[in-house]
Parts: sequence; C-alpha cells; structure tokens
Amino acid sequence: MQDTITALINPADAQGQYLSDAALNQLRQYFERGMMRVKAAATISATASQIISRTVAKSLLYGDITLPGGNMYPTRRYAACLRDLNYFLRYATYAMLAADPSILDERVLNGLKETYQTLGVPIDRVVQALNAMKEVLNETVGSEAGQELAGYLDHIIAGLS
Ligand code: CYC
Repeated sequence: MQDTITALINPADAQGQYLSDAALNQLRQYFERGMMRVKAAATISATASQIISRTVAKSLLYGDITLPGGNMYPTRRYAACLRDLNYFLRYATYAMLAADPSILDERVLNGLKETYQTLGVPIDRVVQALNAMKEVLNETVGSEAGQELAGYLDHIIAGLS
C-alpha cells in the first residue's frame, strides 16, 4: 500500500533530493484536508451498517435480484453481497485516508472481475450499488469527503468494467 507521503518521498529519496516545491505543495494540500478525512472516517466507522443498508435499499432491493433465480438469492448470497459492499466501503475509506488508490488495486480489485464473471455476479448491478453508495456517502459525510470517496468508488467501478 502507498500513501501520498510515501508516493512523494520515495522518488525524492531515489534521487537524493529534498522535496520539490510542487511535492511540498501536494503535501500541504494533503495535510490541510487531513482532519476532514479523519472526521469522515470516524463517521463511516460509526454508521457503516446504515450506509450499507441504505445503499442496498436504493439500488438492489425491490427487484428480481433478491427473488429465486436472482444472484442475491438465497440468504447466503444476499449476505455475500452485503459483505462485498462492506469491503468496498472499508477499502475506499482506507484509500481516502491515504489519499492513494493503490490499496484498492492490491486488496480489492486483484482478480475480482474474473471471480464475479465465474460466479455469475452481475457486474452492472454491482456498479449500480457503488453509484448508490456514492450518493449515500455524500449525504452521510458531506460533499467534500463524499467527493474524495466517490473518486475511489469510481476506481473500483473502472476496475470492474
Ligand atoms: C462472492 N465476492 C464473492 C467472492 C469473492 C468476493 C472473493 C467469492 C467467494 C465468496 O463467496 O466468498 C469478493 N472477496 C471479495 C472482495 C474481497 C474478498 C471484494 C476483498 C477484500 O476477499 N451479488 C449481487 C450483487 C452483489 C453480489 C449485485 C453485491 C453488490 O447480485 C455479490 N459476491 C456477491 C455474491 C457472491 C459473491 C452474491 C456469492 C456468489 C455465489 O457464491 O454464487
């Protein structure tokens, strides 16, 4: 996993240089938004289960997907889906705190599209749920953190597409 700090320090170290003005500027922006990110992460920790249930209600319930023949039926698959949405939320939160998407590539996206294809998990519906999660997060943590989180959920969407 990388974060903004290591992503800036490692290349400077490789060249034996102090951080450039541009790199210091990026770090300043990272720290200026730091408390906002920690606050959002605290809200998400405290309300994750509500975020997930609102996401599911917005995007997946009240259709064929939870009925016999649908990929969220029976309860075992429904539970797997909630678990996957929790993974997406938790790892997007880590990525926001690090201000770096690499943890998503390493821990979430590696082989995920192929797994979904093999199991018949409908990727378009996963994308629909991720888009709904963006809306719920915007309402839960505010638009500033919501926008950053949306960028990481978009990274997951891109990796599944
Ligand atoms: C299954 N989701 C899986 C599986 C994996 C993941 C590996 C197969 C193994 C298992 O059932 O546990 C995902 N595992 C992950 C991820 C990580 C990991 C992301 C990283 C931490 O370790 N079905 C739907 C909905 C959607 C869904 C649209 C929820 C949004 O219709 C999800 N994922 C879903 C379902 C299964 C699954 C239903 C079970 C499929 C089956 O066994 O038939």
